Amino acid sequence: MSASVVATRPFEDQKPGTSGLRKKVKVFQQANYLENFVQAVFDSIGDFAGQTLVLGGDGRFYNRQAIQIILKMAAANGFGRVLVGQGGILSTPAASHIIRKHKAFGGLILSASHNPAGPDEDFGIKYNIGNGGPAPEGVTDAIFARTKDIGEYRILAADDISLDDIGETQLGDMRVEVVDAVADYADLMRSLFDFDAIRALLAGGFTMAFDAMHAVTGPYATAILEDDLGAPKGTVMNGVSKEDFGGGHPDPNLTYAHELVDVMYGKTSRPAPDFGAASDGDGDRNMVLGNGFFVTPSDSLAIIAANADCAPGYQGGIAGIARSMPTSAAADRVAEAMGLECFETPTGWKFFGNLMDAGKVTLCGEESFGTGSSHVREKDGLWAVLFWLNILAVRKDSVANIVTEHWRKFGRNYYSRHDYEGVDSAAAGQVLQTVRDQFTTLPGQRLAGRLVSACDDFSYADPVDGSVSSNQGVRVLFEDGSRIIFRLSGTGTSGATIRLYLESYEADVCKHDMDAQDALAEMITAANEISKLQALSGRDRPTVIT
Ligand code: VG1
Ligand code: CO
Repeated sequence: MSASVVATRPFEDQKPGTSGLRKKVKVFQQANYLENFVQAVFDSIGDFAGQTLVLGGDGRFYNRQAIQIILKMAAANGFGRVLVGQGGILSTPAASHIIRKHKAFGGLILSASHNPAGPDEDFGIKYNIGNGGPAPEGVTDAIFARTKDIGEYRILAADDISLDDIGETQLGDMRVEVVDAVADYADLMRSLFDFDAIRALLAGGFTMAFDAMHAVTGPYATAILEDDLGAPKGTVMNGVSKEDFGGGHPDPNLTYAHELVDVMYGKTSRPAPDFGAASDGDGDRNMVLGNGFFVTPSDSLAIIAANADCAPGYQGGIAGIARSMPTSAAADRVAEAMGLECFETPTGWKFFGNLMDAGKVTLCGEESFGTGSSHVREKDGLWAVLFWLNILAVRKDSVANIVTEHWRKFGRNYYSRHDYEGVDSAAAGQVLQTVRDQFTTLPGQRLAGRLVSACDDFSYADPVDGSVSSNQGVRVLFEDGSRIIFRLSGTGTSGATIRLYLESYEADVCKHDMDAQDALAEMITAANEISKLQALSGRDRPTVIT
């Protein structure tokens, strides 16, 4: 087997977004496209000779072919060992854990997360560093720079290896170890949560449903929830992973996880269970529901923090909390009450890594259905589900009661996100610019019955390494803590997606039972007025409301 050096030419569009490089499968299938990016990664991450790389993906279309290419490139570039999930599968949090547990140099995770899969849909790849977390901006910037001047890549001329059986294969000088995709991760979950208490809960008539949405969490949820914790067979819905995710959109929210939502709101023949949850394509997101009750991700983070001592892994106390900027300030109130520091970072899990490594935070969350902790360096869907089950097992109360009691104590942060997907890119840019143009005139004005206190483009200085990330969202901030935020998505693959985030705080318990859209109605109208969002985008309503 010999390594060959293949001449190539740069592609101009390989800039990693919020979470790696995401493109249509057809783009990735172009000659040298994947190879260029992988070589650019290898050229940018330092000296890994003889070291370990972790490799796996969410199982979507093109996963297996990509893994074969990357294995041969890793061998030709001098890695000593690759740990690859059986069948080429690793959920994003499981990959993060394996990188950490085996002290790997880093990992390549193949996923476009919640984006649809199939020959005409999306594929993605991202590099995670040795702490198990997404590469920080300094690294992704270096990778992008390298993609623009790359002239050759290295690849071993070898046959494909079998990914289906656990065991070892030699590929040139490199060892490939096909590892159980679930076992290490399941052990980690057992070390954090009170499995006996959850088992007793599930044995005592408590009912639940988990929707794996035909994506990567199927095998993880089946092994943990059904086989270990004893939930009845069938608890995991859509648990068989498919290359096209069953033609669906594995995004755990009220729009795309409608099958689970129907079950939880009693719209099917079965009685609504006590607890429901769903995860996304690569297993890092979660949606949590009670019987006829939706828990916003922002509230979920706050409630997990307030109840952290229910779970054995967190009984020693938590260091601090971090949330992405658009995430509601519900967690800030809990942090304040617990005497903890609360950090506000730009969107994307990569910004939490330094805070966790420095021991400044234990719990992190994003409004986009992402919750996690320092047990790994990615958000973790099943972890959040198990945390909720652990809380329910200890508190022996319903999801709805736990949430409403939380609001009674801390007040309610009404929250919603409106997405306008597939908008013309120039028009999307104009929407944000329209608001920016009013940065000096809006403060002091009243909008939606509230006083505007400040406007800015959110900028973040990392408290650990001092790096600054600018232009992370256009904010209109109100005196009473309410916020209107506009951001462009960094994960889409066609056109632009405008995200409008709305938040309003309500301390009065008598006003806690409103529908979020009703409670935010004036804010929604004001947001449209100041941005000309609907006129500029040519849309009269959002495509997704969460
Ligand atoms: C979205 C979410 C962000 C999340 C990112 C990756 O990014 O808003 O909170 O971290 O997806 O999640 P954007 O730039 O489209 O808003 V995942 O589950 O796709 O790895
Ligand atoms: Co994801």
